[in-house]
Amino acid sequence: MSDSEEESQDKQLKIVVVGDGASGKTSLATRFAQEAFGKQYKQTIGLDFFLKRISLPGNLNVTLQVWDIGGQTLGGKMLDKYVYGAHGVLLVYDITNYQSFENLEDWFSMVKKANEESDIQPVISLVGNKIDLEHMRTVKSDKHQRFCQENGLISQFVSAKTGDSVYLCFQRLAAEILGVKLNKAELEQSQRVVKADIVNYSQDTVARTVNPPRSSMSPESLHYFSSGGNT
Ligand code: G3D
Ligand code: MG
Repeated sequence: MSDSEEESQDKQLKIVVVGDGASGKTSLATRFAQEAFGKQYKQTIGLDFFLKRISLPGNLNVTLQVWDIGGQTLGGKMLDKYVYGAHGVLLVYDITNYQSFENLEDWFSMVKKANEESDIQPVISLVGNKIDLEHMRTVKSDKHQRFCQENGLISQFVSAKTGDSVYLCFQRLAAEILGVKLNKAELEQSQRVVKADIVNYSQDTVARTVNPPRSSMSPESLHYFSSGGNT
C-alpha cells in the first residue's frame, strides 16, 4: 500500500488555526508540517490546508487536516466556512503582544458561533506562541491559565521558531478529540525541539500549502479551496 493510500484510510480530523495576524499561525502550521514534507506531498499553491499523519498511543494513526486561515481577519466572510465542522481549533496568540491575547475573546466567540449548527463541537486549545521571546512576554501566564479554566480550553505554550512543543501541541489536541490519554514518556518525547532555522515566511513561500492526495478529499471539503494565498 502506498503512503497516500494508507493516509486516506486513516481517520481524518479537521484542525483549524486561528488568531490575530502575526501571532504565528502560518509559522506554527508550517513548522508542524515540515516533517511531513516527504515524498508523498506535492506542494502547490492555492490550497489552504495540508495533511499530516501522526501517531497516538495504542498504534493509532490519525491524519490531521490542518487549515491555516491565511489573511482572514475577525469579521472576514470566509472565516465561518473555514471553522465550520472543525474537530479541533488552535486559538493562537503572541505572548509578546497583549492585543493578540485580548482579541482571543472575539476569536473564541467566532469559533463557537460558526459551529452553532454543526453536529461536531470542536475541542479548543489556547496556544501562547513565541515562548523563545520569554523576556519580552507581556501576557502573564496566569491570565492565560484563567482564560483556559473559564472556557474549558487546553492550555499550551509553543515556539514556532524553535519548534518547541509544536508537535506536542497538535498531538495533544488530537488525543483530546479522540479521547486518548498521552502518557508521560510520550509527552516528553514529543516535546523535543525540532531543530531548524525558521524560514522567512514571505508572501511567496510555497512550502506552506501541500496538496493532499485527491482520493482523500471529501466533496464537502472541495468548496473550501480558495485561490487566495496565505499570509
Ligand atoms: P500569522 O500567520 O499568524 O500572520 P506568521 O503569523 O506565521 O506569519 O508570523 C508572524 C511573524 O512572527 C513572522 O515574523 C514570524 O517569523 C514570527 N514568528 C512566528 N512564530 C514565532 C516564534 O515562535 N518566535 C518568534 N521569535 N517569532 C515568531 P516576520 O518578521 O517574518 O514577519
Ligand atoms: Mg499567516
